[in-house]
Amino acid sequence: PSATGFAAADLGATSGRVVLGRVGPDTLDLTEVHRFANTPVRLPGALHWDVLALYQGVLDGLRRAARAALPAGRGELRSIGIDSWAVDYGLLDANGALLGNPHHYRDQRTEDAAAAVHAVVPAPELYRVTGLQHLPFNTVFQLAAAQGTAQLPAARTLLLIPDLLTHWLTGSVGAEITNASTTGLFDARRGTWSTELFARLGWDPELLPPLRSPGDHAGTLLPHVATYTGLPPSTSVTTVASHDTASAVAAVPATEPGFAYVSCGTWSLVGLELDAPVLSEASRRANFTNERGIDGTIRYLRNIMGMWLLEECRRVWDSQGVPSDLPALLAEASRARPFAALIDPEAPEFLPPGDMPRRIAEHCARTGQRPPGSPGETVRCILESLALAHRRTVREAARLADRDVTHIHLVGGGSRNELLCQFTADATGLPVIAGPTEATALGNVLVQARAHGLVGDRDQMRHLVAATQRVRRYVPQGNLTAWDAADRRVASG
Ligand code: LFR
Repeated sequence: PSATGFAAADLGATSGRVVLGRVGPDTLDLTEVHRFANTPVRLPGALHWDVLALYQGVLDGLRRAARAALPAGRGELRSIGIDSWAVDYGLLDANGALLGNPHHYRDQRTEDAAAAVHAVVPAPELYRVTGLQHLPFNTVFQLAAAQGTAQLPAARTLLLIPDLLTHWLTGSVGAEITNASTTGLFDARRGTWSTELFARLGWDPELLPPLRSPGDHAGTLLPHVATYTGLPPSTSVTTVASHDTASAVAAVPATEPGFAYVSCGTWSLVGLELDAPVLSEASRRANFTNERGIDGTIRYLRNIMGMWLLEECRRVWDSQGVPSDLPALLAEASRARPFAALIDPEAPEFLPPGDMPRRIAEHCARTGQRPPGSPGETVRCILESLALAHRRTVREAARLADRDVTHIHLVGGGSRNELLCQFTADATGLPVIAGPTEATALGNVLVQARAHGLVGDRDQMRHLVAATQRVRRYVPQGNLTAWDAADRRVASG
């Protein structure tokens, strides 16, 4: 039996891609048809996403997907789905025009915004309703920072990034629920917008579009989109788990219970899949989030800074003429002395773009450690510190949710990093199943395929991933007590 085609547009913090997924009873394969850079732009006021360039990248990708999927006009491309990072949004005015370029979540304009929000809704109450981890860039804080701008009062509709692109493709307006759950404006228990909270903060709940769920039909292509891409106007855009992390978790190739996951790309998202939110005060203090997954599941996790630390170092080294070739750096790192210097990858000073090697050195100096002396030593420091953060977070999640964790699925681009995978197995004492790297695009494609009747439930989706995608198993080696000691060092700062 032949496979059916689905196009997944997946926007990441540094690049976007459009992949063509083919799905059949025993088939699941992806072909990347287009990849484009995502280059944030700093204007005098703030750091922005170049959202029109991203949209154009998606259009060009869809055009290529059409050519790849429609040989001899056989109409094999069933649908399109869009996902991206969370939290960020565009505002539309009464005529549907975009009011300014969306801000980048790494922009620092939200610095004082949390205090303003907490003055109206105290942090413990905010958590009891939204169950969201505190990150300075949560949508609620971005809106507070936008208070006093000309755009906010002119705004009639708030659209998260994937919903904005879906709107431009189809004309439809909606808010996809996995991404809506990252805003700080969503009721974790009820699974609806918290319009009460929104109104208390002084904003008009009419700004919030109706919610839609992964699998819902979002619309069909606007005529000019069909003309440009060469796709039939009847091609449907399917709502996927539009938060990239939710798509990645949907494609974790777990075939047994007891798993924790690490979705490792720019961020490491570390946690568990639960049936119900954990909204306890202990959970808030540990800063765990209860974001929505597919099928009403809860993604109980915490954000760890992730490969951002490494990628931002490489960007800076590159600009300084320091060799930044990844395989060479990793080889050096593997030969460097273990546990020479460790950082806390959750420290807020690592969030904004800038001179990462210097920030790491300063963090080490401040905590009484000798800073890494070479790029290889810096990379060793990053990877060991990330592995320790993975360990801490898996253990805390298990404790707070009262679950046993027997193995870890590490998916996303970071699963290619053998040193990080091995360190994570060593530090946790648990087997790590690494891969697939393209979990997000796979989750995007699978939710579309399921909506079109090609796969069954969540379990069957995961079995299909496990049966078709390459994974690698890392068993813990070496000395757990050395990792215990290293962990105590970080904890005592
Ligand atoms: C990962 C991610 C995280 C979110 C961060 C910012 O790509 O979506 O889940 O916290 O980006 O939106």
